[in-house]
Amino acid sequence: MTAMTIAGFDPTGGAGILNDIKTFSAFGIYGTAVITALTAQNVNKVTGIMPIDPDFIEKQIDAVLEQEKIEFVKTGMLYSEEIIKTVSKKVKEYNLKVVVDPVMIAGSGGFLSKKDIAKSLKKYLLPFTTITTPNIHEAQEISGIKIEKIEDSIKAAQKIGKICNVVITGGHLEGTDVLYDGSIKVIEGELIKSDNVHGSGCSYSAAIVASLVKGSDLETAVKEAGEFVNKSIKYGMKGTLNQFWKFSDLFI
Ligand code: PXL
Repeated sequence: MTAMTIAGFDPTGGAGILNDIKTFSAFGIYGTAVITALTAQNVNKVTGIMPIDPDFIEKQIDAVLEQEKIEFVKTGMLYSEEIIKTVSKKVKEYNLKVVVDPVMIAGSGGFLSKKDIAKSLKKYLLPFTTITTPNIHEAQEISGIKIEKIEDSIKAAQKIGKICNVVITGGHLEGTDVLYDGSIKVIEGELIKSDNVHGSGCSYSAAIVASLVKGSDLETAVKEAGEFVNKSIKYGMKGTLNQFWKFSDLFI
């Protein structure tokens, strides 16, 4: 069973494609990774971004998919409208089922995308998306609705739900996620107080893909991903997640 991530590179290994590959592995899924941008960063700050030429991103996707058929893909940091357009073209060409993490800003506060990325995502990628996984800040940008409480999150999910399925993650709303997959489902979660959260959004969308690859329906995949990320935060270290809690005696 194989999945693909199309996302940025974080040299700490905490977020981006390295995180995604660790998450796929923890689920027993073989991971392939197409790089959209190199970043220089750590858990405290982003000091540089080098986007990859869209033609080269296309080449990477073609190279992998020529070798093996892949059904489920996640996208992370896409950075620019040009890259979003390229990924959208490939999603349509290969009929990919795509989980879109609409990455805008790193947990450290550094920008990981150009301005107006929400507009480009809405126009070119979300209409072809299986589910998108915004946090509250990203959901506000996409929906134009200010989110302060769970009712706002529900309104935003209903609005984004007109374009594609969505789960608004509740890291900022006491851990409660709001899923729209044709109807609203409020998923109560546990909010774990921890500094080891760098990459949690990346891991969440990768875990949804992994669960879908294994045959889960969307609601099950979302719940399984939420539980997986919570445990990965609980056993986290160095400011980031530890996806290998199943083997935690090896790592702690
Ligand atoms: O979690 C957002 C994110 C996505 N992609 C890359 C990142 C980060 C956060 O730091 O570095 C490459």
